[in-house]
Amino acid sequence: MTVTLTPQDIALLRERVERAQTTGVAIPKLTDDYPDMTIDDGYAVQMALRQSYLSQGQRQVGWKAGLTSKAKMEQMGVSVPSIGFLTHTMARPENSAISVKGLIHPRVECEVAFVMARELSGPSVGRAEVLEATDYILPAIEIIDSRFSGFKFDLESVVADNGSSALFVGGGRARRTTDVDPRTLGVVMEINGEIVAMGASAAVMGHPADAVALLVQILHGLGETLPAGSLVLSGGITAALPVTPGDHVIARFQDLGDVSIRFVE
Ligand code: OOG
Ligand code: MG
Repeated sequence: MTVTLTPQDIALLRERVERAQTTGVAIPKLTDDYPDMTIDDGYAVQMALRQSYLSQGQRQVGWKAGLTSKAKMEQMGVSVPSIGFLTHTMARPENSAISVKGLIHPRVECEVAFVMARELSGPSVGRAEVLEATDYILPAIEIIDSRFSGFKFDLESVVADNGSSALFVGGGRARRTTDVDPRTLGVVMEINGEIVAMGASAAVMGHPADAVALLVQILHGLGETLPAGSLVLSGGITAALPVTPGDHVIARFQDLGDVSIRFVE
């Protein structure tokens, strides 16, 4: 860990990000004011943010990996994956109407979600251990929303902003990884009946379980583990697409079924 920020600066940046997240008012990326901040500084801010939300009564339900596919890395101009935490207030039911109130510029991504049967920890967890520890996988839509103006950021800033986490929706059909191969699942995303993106799960680091393994390794560096029962989003397969009220989004996954949501004012 190379934390260079003072505890005071971490507290100040946590407060700045938390206000942007809760008011839905965009802020400049943090590196504009702190050009020397490191990725570990970003995680220090993210961990302070997590602590703040947990102390306010939010329950953590899992973690997400992000920037794990080429499409996402190219779209955001960042070439290193990152992680963020997920709490119960971010979960929305499938087939529900999702209000964009409080969101700045929401975008949708289709992802394979993992639910863990066993805890994973350590610096060298790999694909086989992830698959072995997985209870089941299910299809998900993540609604991301960068708190930075113009959805423009660098890795340091986006890590502090909890990986742009906003909302997520799991659904479809849960399947065991012994029954379907999580590596070769096709997905088609439709907005208002039009196909807007398509891909296959292998786009996520060659195998989405590898993104979960990387997440466990990053957690290890932060002194954390991935608890049993966690929901893990393994990262957008295709580029993220902007949504506005009135939009109807369906992610159609091979073998895992569909996840459908609607956006309203
Ligand atoms: C960062 C979050 C990336 C994913 O699935 O790649 C992410 C961003 O693009 O704003 O959630
Ligand atoms: Mg995502």
